[in-house]
Amino acid sequence: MANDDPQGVKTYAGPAGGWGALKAVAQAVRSQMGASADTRALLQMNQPDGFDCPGCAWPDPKHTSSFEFCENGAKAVTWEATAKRVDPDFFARHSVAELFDWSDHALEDAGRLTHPLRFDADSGHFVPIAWDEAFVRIGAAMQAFDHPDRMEFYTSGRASNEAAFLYQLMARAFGTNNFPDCSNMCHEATSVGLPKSIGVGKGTVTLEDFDHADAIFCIGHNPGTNHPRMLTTLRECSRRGAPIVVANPLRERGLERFEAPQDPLEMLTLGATPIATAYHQVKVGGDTAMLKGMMKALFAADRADLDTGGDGLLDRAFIAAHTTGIEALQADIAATGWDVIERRSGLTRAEIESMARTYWQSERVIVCYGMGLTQHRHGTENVQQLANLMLLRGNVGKPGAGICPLRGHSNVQGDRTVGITEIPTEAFLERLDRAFGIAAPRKHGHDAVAAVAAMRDGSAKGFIGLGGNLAVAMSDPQAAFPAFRSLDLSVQICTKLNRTCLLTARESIILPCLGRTEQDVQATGVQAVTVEDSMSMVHASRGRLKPAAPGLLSEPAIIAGIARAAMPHSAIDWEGMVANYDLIRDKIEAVFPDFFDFNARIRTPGGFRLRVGATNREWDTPDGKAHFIVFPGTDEDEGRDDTALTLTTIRSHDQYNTTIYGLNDRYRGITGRRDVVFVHAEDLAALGLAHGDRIDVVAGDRVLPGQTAVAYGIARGSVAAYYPEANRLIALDDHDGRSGTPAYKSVAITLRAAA
Ligand SMILES: Nc1nc2c(c(=O)[nH]1)N[C@H]1C(S)=C(S)[C@@H](COP(=O)(O)OP(=O)(O)OC[C@H]3O[C@@H](n4cnc5c(=O)[nH]c(N)nc54)[C@H](O)[C@@H]3O)O[C@H]1N2
Ligand SMILES: Nc1nc2c(c(=O)[nH]1)N[C@H]1C(S)=C(S)[C@@H](COP(=O)(O)OP(=O)(O)OC[C@H]3O[C@@H](n4cnc5c(=O)[nH]c(N)nc54)[C@H](O)[C@@H]3O)O[C@H]1N2
Ligand SMILES: [Mo]
Repeated sequence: MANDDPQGVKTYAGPAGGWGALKAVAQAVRSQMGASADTRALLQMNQPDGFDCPGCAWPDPKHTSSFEFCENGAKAVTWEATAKRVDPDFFARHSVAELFDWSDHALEDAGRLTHPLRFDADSGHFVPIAWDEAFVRIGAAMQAFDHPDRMEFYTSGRASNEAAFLYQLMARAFGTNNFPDCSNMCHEATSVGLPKSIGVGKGTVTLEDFDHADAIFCIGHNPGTNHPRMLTTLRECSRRGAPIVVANPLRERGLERFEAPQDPLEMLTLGATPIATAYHQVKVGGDTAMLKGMMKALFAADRADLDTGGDGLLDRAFIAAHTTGIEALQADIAATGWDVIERRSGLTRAEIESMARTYWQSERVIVCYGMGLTQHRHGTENVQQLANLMLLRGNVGKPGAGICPLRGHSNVQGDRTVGITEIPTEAFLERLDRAFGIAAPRKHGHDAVAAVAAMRDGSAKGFIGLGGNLAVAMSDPQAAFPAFRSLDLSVQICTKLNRTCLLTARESIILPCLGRTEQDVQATGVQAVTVEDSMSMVHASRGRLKPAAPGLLSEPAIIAGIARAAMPHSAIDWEGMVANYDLIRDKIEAVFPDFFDFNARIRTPGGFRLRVGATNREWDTPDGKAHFIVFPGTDEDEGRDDTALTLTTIRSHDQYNTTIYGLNDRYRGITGRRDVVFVHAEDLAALGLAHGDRIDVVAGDRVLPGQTAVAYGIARGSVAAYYPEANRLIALDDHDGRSGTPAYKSVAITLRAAA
């Protein structure tokens, strides 16, 4: 294929990490921070007294003695610590209409926001505005609504626990539970699915468990790009000889081979460590079939073992003491035939049996998973089938075993823990009411899809975004963009300009805030914030860099400013809490008992772990048991044509969600472009298409035109394209019925030669 490769496309033969990663960081530093870069920030990342890397939610090793190198963490930091600025001059030069034509990359690459801004409809430009005036305008617009539910309070998962807690307090004191949240587009299937299975919607493992696991399964996540520090952990497991079994439609380099940039020997000898011991290219959307196949194989082998006088392969003592529902599960699995399992998963029975064998031959198993499992029409059921598999051999709540969802944003899990949820429990609201003397609303609110739908339908009229870029992150920009433009009030609290800021409403305000890396000084002195990682570890984060501009406020200060203006008679001590974040933490502790001794415990390096009942086999379900859960069927929708193509949308190596750092996707061999679609060569041939052809991706009446077809190591029947460009192929209403997660990875499509 080498000779007819289209421009910017060639096979990548190296390992993940290695010299390429070091080179990429040097480039990022040069382009964002200039030649005289202050790179000290990179060294303070994830150190006990430094800041939490805004890159991902993978935990820090306990005893960080040396700098843990991470290419994409470094990119996230340099992107925030950039020397570039978008100041009032910039907005005088460029109208909103002009900026809207810029790419997502160009918008953020313009630099850090420096001043609060208001959209001036007469001139079509954003103009600077004083902080106080901004708050007054926002407060007035909020007060003008006939009901608090007209407002939508969005949170992206970078917000600290302190900011998120104040934010939910403000919204509830104002009178709504409308909390669309990035988690609704991400691990909501975990938050909804796992509590029914094991009583908690979080991962059950700690980092130490990886030292004791006998096998690791990696399903639907791409650590080389999205959780690069995890590769160090997987490398250790691989070197110990623990099998690492991968299920992913795409061949992902980081799951195949890794060269650790902190290992001089590996770097100098170019001796990469193999990661996956078995790589199974499951079809997009084929995971439930695969997981059911593994259970079917396990039940059969268990039966055979019993018949030959063995003790069986199920953990019968665990199942009897801790679970209910095994009979119904067994019946469902028995009713699911191998033919449908093979067809839906795209894997052979022999392959699935070998996965199952590795599973039962290992005493302690960890399963890691990401968006490949959750962003489906049946993401919740996917997660629950995975939990079933784990419960069958007691792989939850014992050392070296457990369920490990890879969270997305660095504090997305913490934000949910401290109250960002549209479906609050009565117990939580009672404690919140008591702690602040308010009467929080009881009516459940909107998640992300419901919020955008309410804006589209005109029932929601005001939006505040605490970080993020919702209009671009959400499916269906054809619906989301006009929805944002129809609002009466749109406020973005952010570090950089993005497209959601440019979808101007009647009153549009941009409030620039401090980033993680920057020093946060309030009336009582320098403040620290806290975050919770994927493994429920809570620890402090302190920025050290000089703020990007003198006038920036912290997120808590901005929230307090809005709260004061919208609720002038509020009895809550907003100023006091902002002056000293310890007081916010005291209130978090008052509302959430698991945060006992909060201020003391975050002062120990490394912080503390929040209670996760399932880790200790305490099941916080109504009957105190873990549950096997039946999902009849094998797939997205039973009527589906198994010969049709399904599109999944993925991240490149050079992006952070809607933040596009650059146009390369090194490990997939793509340079300088994003308009590519990955397809199996035989699927292309069957359509009369070839590698390098210009094609349109078609989903009903939605079209992503003018892409270049790339013949790729991807499962037959599966197609991949980049997010967010492909979001226009996905209808807003196309989501998981239980969790509301958009079906970003289950899009029925066809391909045709471009017009
Ligand atoms: N550098 C960087 N780091 C990030 C992010 C980023 O954008 N850039 N984003 C952060 C966020 S918010 C999140 S949620 C995480 C996301 O981290 P991931 O979960 O790794 O995210 P994705 O790129 O969406 O891809 C998931 C993987 O699933 C595979 N996949 C796609 N469809 C299927 C399927 O049907 N079944 C299976 N088994 N696999 C499938 C894809 O091939 C891909 O390898 O990363 C976080 N960290
Ligand atoms: N098709 C498709 N769509 C997807 C996905 C997918 O896999 N496929 N993934 C989904 C997932 S998992 C997620 S999490 C969402 C992501 O959705 P979001 O969280 O809404 O999006 P981000 O791109 O992470 O947000 C970037 C913006 O955050 C702001 N920002 C950065 N740092 C800070 C900070 O410290 N404070 C504040 N206040 N603002 C800051 C910057 O202005 C930047 O423009 O997208 C979802 N959309
Ligand atoms: Mo995410």
